[in-house]
Amino acid sequence: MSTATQTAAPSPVIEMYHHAQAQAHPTATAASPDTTTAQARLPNDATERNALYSDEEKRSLSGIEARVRHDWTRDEIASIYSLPFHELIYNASTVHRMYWNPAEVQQCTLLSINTGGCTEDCSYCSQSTRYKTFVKPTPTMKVQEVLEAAQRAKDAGSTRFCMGAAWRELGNKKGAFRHILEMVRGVNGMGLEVCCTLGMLNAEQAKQLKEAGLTAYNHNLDTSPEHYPKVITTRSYEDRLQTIANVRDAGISVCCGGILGLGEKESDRVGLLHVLATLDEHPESVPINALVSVEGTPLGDREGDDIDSVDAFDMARMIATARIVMPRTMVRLSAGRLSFSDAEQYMMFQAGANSIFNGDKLLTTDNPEFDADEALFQKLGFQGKPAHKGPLVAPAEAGGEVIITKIQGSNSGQLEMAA
Ligand code: SAM
Ligand code: DTB
Ligand code: SF4
Repeated sequence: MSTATQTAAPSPVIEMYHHAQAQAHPTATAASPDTTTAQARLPNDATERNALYSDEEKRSLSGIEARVRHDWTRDEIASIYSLPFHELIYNASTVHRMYWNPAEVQQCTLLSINTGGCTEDCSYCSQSTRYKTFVKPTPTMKVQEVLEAAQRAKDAGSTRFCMGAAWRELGNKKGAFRHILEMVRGVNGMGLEVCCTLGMLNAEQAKQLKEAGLTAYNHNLDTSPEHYPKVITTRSYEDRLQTIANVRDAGISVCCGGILGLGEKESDRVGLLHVLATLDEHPESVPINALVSVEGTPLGDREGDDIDSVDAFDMARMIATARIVMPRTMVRLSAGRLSFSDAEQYMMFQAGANSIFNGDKLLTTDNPEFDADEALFQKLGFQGKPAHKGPLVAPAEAGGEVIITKIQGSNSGQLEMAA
């Protein structure tokens, strides 16, 4: 590939870039998410996004290259994961700036609409009936209650609302599903991204959720295929991948990630990222959770055994590697933030995380108080990400210079773009 810079023939992508150039640097204060909606952005929908960028080969900034690849080998990912820490974070942070505005961190809100009583044996989970934990099974929430919670989340600055149910699968729960479809329509109508996590889904259920306006479906693989059976025995990795395929085929965004702290080895963390980064389309969203240790669960009752609590540097390593191998993906710093200081979380944002869950409750466990996160955002100069906005068409780094290389034979050659 030549490194010579040449002027591009006009194309829709380039027009969008020029638009972004004028708008890509909103003041990094605690601005409301709406102040940034004018930025030119790729749609947060993999199919549309990939179609728009089918001729993009790679981006480079400050001598670091990034591209959306699906042919990563496990060894390649392992060598990124094990780079010297300072090098890894610098690389990831540079890749982050080629695709995302580093001042934007999406605030998302979780709501458990059906809590406890789950038949699965996930050895980390407070909601499994197999373990005696603090969770009391609670009836499914009413549509109106859920919509009120979504409105409160929106008023507090969230742009994504995720409803969780402690189910193995949606299965034959017809009445509950009708209500969930109503919830999805209602939350979508508020202009929020709407996500559900309800266990396994079949193709028809995914299609109905899409028609109701579902943006994304969360279904985690949690760890590598090898380590998975040591954590969960009541369903297989293959079952999880099938639901993810059903979600993708229905045109819903995929949210799929994992948990650190399950007694896994570094090779299992790499293994999970390898599965995700070699899917035909990368998940639009990859949550990285640190285990929230719950008393009564096998992974909560581990005093004296050899499982340590999750190290902030390991979280940053995992996030940075995800950022590099899936550059157009939202990487979400999810459960476990209460065990990390502000400075440790900052390191994770530098590594490429661009989303958090806000509010003092995740599904059943505690999360930082809203005010603490607001202070953190102020301190770091972060603002919320608007709903339905994907990666930047233009680079976001002030004063940076990103080179976008097009596939040979496409109409635009190589473009040098000053931010
Ligand atoms: N029952 C559905 C399922 O398992 O897909 C949806 C809800 S489930 C609680 C959503 C995800 O939360 C799990 O896949 C797991 O990755 C994460 N999770 C659950 N308990 C956790 C814990 N104690 N610490 C960290 N992450 C946890
Ligand atoms: C995800 O990966 N993390 C969120 C969301 N997806 C659904 C859930 C975290 C749950 C933490 C444990 C709890 O609160 O019960
Ligand atoms: Fe059930 Fe989901 Fe918890 Fe597993 S993670 S026990 S499927 S609620």
